[in-house]
Amino acid sequence: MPDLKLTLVVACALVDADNRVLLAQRPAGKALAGLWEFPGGKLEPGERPEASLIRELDEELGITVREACLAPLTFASHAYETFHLLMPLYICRRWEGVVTAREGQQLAWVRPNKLRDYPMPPADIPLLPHLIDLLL
Ligand code: 9L3
Ligand code: MG
Repeated sequence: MPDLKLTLVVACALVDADNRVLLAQRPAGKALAGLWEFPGGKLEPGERPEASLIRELDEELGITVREACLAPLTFASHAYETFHLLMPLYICRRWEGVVTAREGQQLAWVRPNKLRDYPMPPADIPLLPHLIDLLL
């Protein structure tokens, strides 16, 4: 098998006071359109994962997250056709501001026992058991 380019993406399970988790639907026109993911995105060159996630959560959702409020939970690793994705998942229960769809994406606050009802990108699916165990 050829070596696949390694792509680093960071993602976050935002959990609200009712123990619901935020999922964001990938917009039409993007890869994996229509699937529901943990918000996040690619690291920029030289960026630390936590700094990258704080930037993505501001850009996509309009919230301010302090680094101390990001707890690492687990990692996803998935080989797509053209790249290999490595994606740490953080959990965050505290932020400032109101979660807003800044990029026109659909958002859903989902109870842990309903998370499996949302079709997700292949990288995100194996993260669910860890998260559900923690929240149930
Ligand atoms: N991805 C998968 N699950 C996620 C995120 C945030 C991203 N929870 C995948 C989809 C793309 C790649 O990572 O193949 C880069 O994401 P984007 O920059 O297209 O959002
Ligand atoms: Mg993104």
